[in-house]
Amino acid sequence: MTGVHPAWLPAEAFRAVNSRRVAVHGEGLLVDTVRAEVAAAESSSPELVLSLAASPGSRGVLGDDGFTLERADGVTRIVAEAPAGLLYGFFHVVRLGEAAFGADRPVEVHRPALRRRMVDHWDNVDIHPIMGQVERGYAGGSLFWERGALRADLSRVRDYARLLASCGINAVAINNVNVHRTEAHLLTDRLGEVAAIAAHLRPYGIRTHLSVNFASPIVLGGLATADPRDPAARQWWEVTTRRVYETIPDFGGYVVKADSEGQSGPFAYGRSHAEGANMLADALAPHGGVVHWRAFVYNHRQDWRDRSTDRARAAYDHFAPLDGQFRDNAILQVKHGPMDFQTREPVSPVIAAMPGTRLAVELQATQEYTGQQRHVCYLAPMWSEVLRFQPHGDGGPAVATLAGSGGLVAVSNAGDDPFWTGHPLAQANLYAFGRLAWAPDADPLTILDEWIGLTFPDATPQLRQALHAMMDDSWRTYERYTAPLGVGFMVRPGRHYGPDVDGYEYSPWGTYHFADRDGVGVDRTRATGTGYTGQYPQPWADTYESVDTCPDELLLFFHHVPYGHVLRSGSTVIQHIYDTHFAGADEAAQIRDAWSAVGHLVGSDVDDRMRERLDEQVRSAAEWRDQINTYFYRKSGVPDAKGRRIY
Ligand code: GCW
Repeated sequence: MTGVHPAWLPAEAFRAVNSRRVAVHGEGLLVDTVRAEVAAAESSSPELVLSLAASPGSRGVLGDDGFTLERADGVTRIVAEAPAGLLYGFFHVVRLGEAAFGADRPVEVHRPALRRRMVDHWDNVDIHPIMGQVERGYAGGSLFWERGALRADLSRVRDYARLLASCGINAVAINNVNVHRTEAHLLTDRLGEVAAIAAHLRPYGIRTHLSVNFASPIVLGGLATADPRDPAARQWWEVTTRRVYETIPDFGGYVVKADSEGQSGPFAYGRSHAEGANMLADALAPHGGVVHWRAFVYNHRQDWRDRSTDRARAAYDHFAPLDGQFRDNAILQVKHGPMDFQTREPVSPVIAAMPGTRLAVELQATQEYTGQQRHVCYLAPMWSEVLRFQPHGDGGPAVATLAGSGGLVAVSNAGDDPFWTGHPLAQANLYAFGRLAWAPDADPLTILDEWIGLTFPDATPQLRQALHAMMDDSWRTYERYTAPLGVGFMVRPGRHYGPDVDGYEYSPWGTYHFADRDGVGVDRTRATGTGYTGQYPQPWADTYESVDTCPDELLLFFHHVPYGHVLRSGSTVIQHIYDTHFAGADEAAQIRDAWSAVGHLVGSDVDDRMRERLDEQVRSAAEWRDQINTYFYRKSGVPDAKGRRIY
């Protein structure tokens, strides 16, 4: 499509493949996709051979998505047992470029660590009066719908599918988990739109999932109740789901946000979330579908005066007691942290608490709380920390392993923006998500390097270096100039962009920092606080409980401490706040400088967009610095030891 940036698949990324003689062996839709990708006549003496394993005997080693790569006698061979594997093998060759055609190499085996690698869209069909069309979307409108209707031209959906498949993503939930009235109808009378989108995702091995409203039997079916124990409600789901599969035989399943932020759910009938989820799971099971049931359930009408309620506790309190009660095709989808995609949160204790439940971990590629795709913020280092975290301590399973049974999900950051993601560098987050879902142990900076190589195939060492300088540490830079030491929020209510230190302090949302003249932070200890630390297994329950062992970066998440409290780094809390905020805002300016030196090396469309975003980041970072520093100076009366300007 003209005017749309090719993201990490520009024509030049295919140079090495397209200059080779290629042979593709096998049958099936995805094999045909590979054939179309190589766009070369079958050759009798190929240099690249992509084939489905002839003998079914080997099936099972590589699974549906795996492949092998081998180079011998001047031929590079990709072998897969199933068509999807061939597609992933093809894109692996694209990533390797010339390196795939160099010296002979022994067989490499590639298999994804996680079976379902999914992006969730928070797209609405209609324009929502407050949220716009894409809830928390910073990349324009929806790729799927426009002016209340399915887009007439869905070719860009196919391009999107291609981008996603090339980094390993194999599932997309197409609509917002807040299912409003119009969007509820996608399940029934507007199902044709879902089918049309699925038809564009399918050639790239991507299954389509749909967010549904728990009250659908009432809202769409005209029934009196959606009670999971009501036979009519259950039957409505069965019949409706059967129709979905008649229309879309490879439909992936449902995503449900229930009893959360105003969405309906089983609590209305006094039923548990396991009962609610199982009703949908039972309707999906005969067709091989799954329900992703979100664990984001908390009281959003809290009274700030009520110190006994701690939002961080909510998901565990609601779900841990239900472990073992969910059907096999019900996947509990847990946000990676206990609150809400803040710049720094501990790993959710739910992830360690439900060994008898299939879990999926949800990340947020869309940068709701991390700069809204106006700030450079490469999130893979954060995700990597989450995925490697061992909730039971050293030697125990990592989060990536615990999520292995359910999968990894990211809220998409893509929209109809010509750069897909608003900030051109935010494309790297989508790419890195897919790569980490495939290989959670991969080094996030190596992934970034891979993304640079594909996106800027002619990058000079200077450009490559500048991009690393801008992006490698950008998440920590963002952390430095925003809310300190894991305390979170301090953002403008509603929009969640820019600073407003007390914006949420007396609100019903359960997001408080409790700063006063003496100190700041939330006491979540068992000894004197909300007891949240007790939701972790050892050693973390004790590590987080004590100010002496709690990691600095999470100190204010777990503890309320005086401003003079000395961190493990040796600095006091107040001085740390000043130092990091001055440093963070300076780093934002350095990020802009780094780009100024190389911007002319890329097309002017990218350069123009970059400059506009970088100017805003520098402005916003200074605003954060000054509001946070001033706020804490006024509260504490403690001057900056370095005598810098605080207002
Ligand atoms: O934090 C909240 C966001 C909402 C979002 C919700 C969720 C889709 O501000 O916009 O709603 O999280 O994850 O359900």
